Amino acid sequence: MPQIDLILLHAPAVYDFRERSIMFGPVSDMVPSTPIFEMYPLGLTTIAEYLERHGIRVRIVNLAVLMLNKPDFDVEAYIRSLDARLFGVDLHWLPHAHGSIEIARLVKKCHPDTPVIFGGLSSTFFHEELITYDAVDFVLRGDSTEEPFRRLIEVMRGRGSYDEVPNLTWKDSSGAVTVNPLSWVPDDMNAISLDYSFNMKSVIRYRDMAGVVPFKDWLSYPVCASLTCRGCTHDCVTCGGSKYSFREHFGRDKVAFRDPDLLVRDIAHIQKHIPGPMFVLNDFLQAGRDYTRDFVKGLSGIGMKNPIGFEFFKPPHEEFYEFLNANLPDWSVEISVESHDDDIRRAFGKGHYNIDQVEETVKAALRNGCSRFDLYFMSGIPTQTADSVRETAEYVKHLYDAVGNDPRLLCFMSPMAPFLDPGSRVFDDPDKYGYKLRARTLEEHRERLVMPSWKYIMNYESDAMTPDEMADATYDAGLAINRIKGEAGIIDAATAARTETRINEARVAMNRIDDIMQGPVATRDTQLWALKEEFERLSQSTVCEKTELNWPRSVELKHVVSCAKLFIRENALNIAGKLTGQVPPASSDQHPVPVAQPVCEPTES
Ligand code: B12
Ligand code: SF4
Repeated sequence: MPQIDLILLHAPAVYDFRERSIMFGPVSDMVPSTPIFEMYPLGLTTIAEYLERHGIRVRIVNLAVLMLNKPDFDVEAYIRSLDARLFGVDLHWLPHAHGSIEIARLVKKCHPDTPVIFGGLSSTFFHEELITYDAVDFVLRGDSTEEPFRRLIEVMRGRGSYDEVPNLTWKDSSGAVTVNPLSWVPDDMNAISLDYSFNMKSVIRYRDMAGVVPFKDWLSYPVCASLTCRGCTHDCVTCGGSKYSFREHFGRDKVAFRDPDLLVRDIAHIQKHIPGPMFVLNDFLQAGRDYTRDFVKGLSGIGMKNPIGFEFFKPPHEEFYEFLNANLPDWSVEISVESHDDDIRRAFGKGHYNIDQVEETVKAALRNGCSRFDLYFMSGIPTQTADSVRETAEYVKHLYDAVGNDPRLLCFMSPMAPFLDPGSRVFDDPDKYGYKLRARTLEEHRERLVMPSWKYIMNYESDAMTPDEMADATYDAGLAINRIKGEAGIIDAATAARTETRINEARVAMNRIDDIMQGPVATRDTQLWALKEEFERLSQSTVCEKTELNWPRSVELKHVVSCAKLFIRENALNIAGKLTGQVPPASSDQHPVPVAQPVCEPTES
């Protein structure tokens, strides 16, 4: 019997990216990952911690990072060397459609008798198609799979039956598919723990650092995230995590918040071990005034020292920033406003504020001690024309003038790419929003992912601009914003010059791909292959440098001491565990082991 119950594998977006020549472009410019999206979902950590707490041995392996770090890393041999009762593969973000299935196929090839389970938002949306792949035995649907996962493993251990596991889509030995009700949709996010010490304990247990880091450069930029909720109160039409998508596809009518005290506890715990900035994902203002007060006061109470950044879904007022500043020494803000044009933002579903309020909020934050304000714009949204994308750059110039070129303001523009989200309003009803879908099924998306450039990979076309126009306008706006930032001294001259060269080279490369695609089919692969290195260099960071996204960090002695303590304690426990046959669980210290069953009972969907 394997020693590990479950191994969770994170695949690269495109499995054989090392053997293909693809100009992924600026698709991952706004996130810490490279274009193969090596960052795994936070949910892998919450699943692993929860299951360990319940006596189930779990390991996370970030195959994407292992493949990125070592060009000759033999994935098949590595997978063959693993042994578990069950393998899990995340297909949370649709860009992993290619890699996740190919990794599942390799698992089946190496371990034909071991079941493979999929999960994540995209797996939930495509569960019926996903289960038809030979390599997939189970799909666990929904945004909260920790407890259903525990029940599934109990069934695999011989207690209960598969049709009792909530949210499970499964195949029996004859291949017959059953879709159990999507009934596990907890009202809050309190039964789980987002605790990075799980990852640290795992590093010690398996002597595997690269396999568990959240993304490639995490060790040099150890940013940590905490999540305030699952679901969203907003309804942006292209978002696959909107109120509409959660209701229609993920069985959620109401946002599940994490209790502010627990959230503060998560952050206190991270701050003890990790020096990086903390990023609080999903706007906590959605939870109301009392929550806001308790959370911010709670952070103040733990003596928050790490830089902390908040994502807001609409522009907060001055009093709120005053309150933040009175309680936190180093805080930053991030807002995605998508367009400078109020009509376009309204068509996107963010009509609840206007651009004057955006300017006001930026000024108010900067006046009140905000360390950094990141403002994001996007191309490809409903009704947006190529001219409008370029005009956004003019607006950015206006904004920098309005704040006296304050270097704490960082503006970015990126395309809605590679995909329009499955399960969004636009995906479900493209005609209504002026879109044509180039791919609908999972298999069609897999095929698109291996096309030669991001313009071909995109799963949509907007009536308001063609993909060619969109790519051109995005590069134009990227160039203009980069110049504005360079001239205003927001970024240094060398960075601005490098980015300008890269964007110009990226455009030339895109044109060359078009020429190759119009030429004879027989020579396409050879011609594209000759450009591989160039494509990789130009896709790492196109419209800005990755480091522009980085918030500051500071390593203090206390981080080194607490990591050393954890290292010594875990090593001792592991050695003792090996001798006695009782290896300790890598669960959060914040929870007693084992905990009582969660209070949430299944409800019919
Ligand atoms: C936070 C967030 C992020 C964070 C992610 C942090 C992280 N490491 O998870 C950041 C900002 C980095 C991010 C990046 C991206 N994101 Co995002 N993100 C979100 C957001 C706002 C919340 C996600 C959330 O609440 N997760 C909580 C729950 C749902 O997920 P979870 O806890 O991680 O995992 C649970 C389940 O999903 C499931 N599960 C997950 N994996 C597995 C695996 C198995 C085997 C099983 C059984 C279950 C399972 O069980 C978990 C535990 O219960 C959503 C919008 C929304 N309102 O949902 C968009 C969203 C998920 N992101 C989206 C996208 C497109 C992206 C990007 C691809 C954008 C881009 N082009 O750069 C990147 C990909 C990043 C990468 N891999 O490198 C889309 C996804 C649409 C789709 N179906 O593909 C969403 C829906 C909306 C959007 N457009 O932003 N994102
Ligand atoms: S884009 Fe952000 S605010 Fe809008 S629905 Fe999606 S998660 Fe919510």
